[in-house]
Amino acid sequence: MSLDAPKPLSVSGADYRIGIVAARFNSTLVDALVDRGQAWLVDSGVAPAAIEIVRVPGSHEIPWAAQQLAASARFDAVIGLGVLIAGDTNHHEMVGDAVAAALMRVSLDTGVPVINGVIVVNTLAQAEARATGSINRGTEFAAAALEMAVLKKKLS
Ligand code: DLZ
Repeated sequence: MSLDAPKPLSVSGADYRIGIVAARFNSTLVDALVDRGQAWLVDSGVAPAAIEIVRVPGSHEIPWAAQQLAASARFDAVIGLGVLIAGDTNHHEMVGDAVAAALMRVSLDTGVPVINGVIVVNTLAQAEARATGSINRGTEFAAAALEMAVLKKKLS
């Protein structure tokens, strides 16, 4: 089955500021999400200086930092990036569910779009396919952030 990711909108990012919160856990994979997302934003016209990257220990800490960035009124959209990989328990699913709910709450409470870029997978291979391989979620998350930043400006 092939999943149909949205085609990125063709918009100029020149007027937009994007905050990125990235976990340090599974850092090689998260750094790939950051690099791909950042490159796509810059290619789309976002000024490198208009992208701020904040690091947190693990995915569990992403919502707090995302809230700080969103509440600062300095960003048009915020992206949370992390990689949760299954161990011997379902801890990764619990953290993934909690982070997703918290990021949604931050987004609705602050009015700043917050993109859930936390990948929740069962195997390292699945994580690699999405972070460093052909599925390229890093670009998808960045494209979602810019699209929502444009929409926020239009609707508010
Ligand atoms: C503890 C933990 C574990 C076991 N696995 C991951 C993971 O796969 N991905 C991730 O981003 N973070 C993990 N963490 C760390 C937690 O997210 C968090 O940083 C700690 O529980 C401290 O609150």
